[in-house]
Amino acid sequence: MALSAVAVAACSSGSGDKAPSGGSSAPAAVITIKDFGYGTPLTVAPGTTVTVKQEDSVEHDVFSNAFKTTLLGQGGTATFTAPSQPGTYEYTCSVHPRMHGQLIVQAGAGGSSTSDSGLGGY
Ligand SMILES: [Cu+2]
Repeated sequence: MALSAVAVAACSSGSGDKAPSGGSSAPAAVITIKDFGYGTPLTVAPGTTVTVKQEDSVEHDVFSNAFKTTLLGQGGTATFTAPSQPGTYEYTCSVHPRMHGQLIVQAGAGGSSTSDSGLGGY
């Protein structure tokens, strides 16, 4: 009787500290466009769905050879799929070519799509 109660208590506390942030909800990959800028470079795993939030008062988009979104007004959102090839991807706004952002695609980044590829070969 007493032994089984101790085992249950130990088990529940052990699993509690193993996954502090929850394994199923990976951090969201979000680019926020504001004040004619894309913010700091975003690092994601290959094939990640990236959400773009447009909070500027004029229209912007995300445009590169590898991915792009539609033109977004204030409050608009869009998603695109990150390239499968690791690397650093520069993107711009098709309306404002002076805007520049960077998307860094890195195997294992984000932690949400590593389950099928095992531990990295690098
Ligand atoms: Cu723009």
